[in-house]
Amino acid sequence: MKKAVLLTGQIGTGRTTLFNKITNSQQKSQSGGQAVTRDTYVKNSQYGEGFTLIDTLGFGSSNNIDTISGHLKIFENIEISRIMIVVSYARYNCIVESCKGIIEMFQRYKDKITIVITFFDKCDEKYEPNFKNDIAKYFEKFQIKSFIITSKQDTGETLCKLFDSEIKYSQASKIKLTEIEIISLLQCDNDETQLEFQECSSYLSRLFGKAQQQLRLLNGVDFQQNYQSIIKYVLQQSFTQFDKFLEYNQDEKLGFIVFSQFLNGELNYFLEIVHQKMGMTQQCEQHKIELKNLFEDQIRPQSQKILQNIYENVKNQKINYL
Ligand SMILES: Nc1nc2c(ncn2[C@@H]2O[C@H](COP(=O)(O)OP(=O)(O)O)[C@@H](O)[C@H]2O)c(=O)[nH]1
Ligand SMILES: [Mg+2]
Repeated sequence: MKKAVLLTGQIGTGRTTLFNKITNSQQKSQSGGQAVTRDTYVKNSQYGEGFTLIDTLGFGSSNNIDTISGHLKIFENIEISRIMIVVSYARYNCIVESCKGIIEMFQRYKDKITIVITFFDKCDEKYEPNFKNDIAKYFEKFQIKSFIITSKQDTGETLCKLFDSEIKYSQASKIKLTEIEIISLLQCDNDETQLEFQECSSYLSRLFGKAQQQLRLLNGVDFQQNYQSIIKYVLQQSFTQFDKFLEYNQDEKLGFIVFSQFLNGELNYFLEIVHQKMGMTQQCEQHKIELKNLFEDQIRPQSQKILQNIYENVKNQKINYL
């Protein structure tokens, strides 16, 4: 197999459109806000030096369990050279905001990540003549340096050339997501559960808010020595609250998904604080991994059930080699 390139991203960002042009295929693309790609498709590029392209189910429609399972199925079977996170053109902040979760999920593989910005035909270049340089600055904090910018009118040939040059130095390797990375993009699509969780979450927000404020006041060695215990404490408190919430909520699985969604937001907040306090250093990377492990250890008892569900679902996923 040639170098494998994974197209990932939210629904409707233009992944299947890219896949069709690059591989000269006619897979259904999205229409009317409905997700069409239900399976994973794999096919070689048809122009240029050549690579194998993988079109995935998109994130964001409902609970994302199928999307995550589909990705895990790919990672079981295919070694990946590049992870292309596809995102539609918008204001700088919105672009970053809309793919932040997916970047965090693949952060340990940041050297493999390329951000592909589609819909660039919607940009009036008169007003943004330096878009490519400017957008790169917005992704600096994730240490991502690889970008592709495309428009509706780009042909398969053009796209293949762009992709070829971005993957030139990429090496294939197995992608292994940790438990917390796997559940990080789960979503609860049940309004009732969300509503029920509100009371619990507003209490928890105050709790986490206090801890975050406390952390902001610490500096240097003080920060490094104390942040873990502060975070551990609020995590333990939050689980006590979560147990109370579960007493009233029938569906434990959905309850856990809204809870983990909440926790994931808080985790990202903590990661950002660690980042601000320590700068872009190797040590900071290490602390971020430790912080994720801390969360993972705390949520393990509850996450096992969901993970079991996802692993079962992986077996039902299909990869179609075209
Ligand atoms: N204007 C414009 N429309 C696009 C572009 N890329 C995709 N689209 C349209 O956006 C819709 C969603 O595209 P699709 O490839 O199905 O997205 P996916 O869900 O990420 O696979 C389709 O109607 C496409 O024709 C682009 O670069 N510019
Ligand atoms: Mg699609």
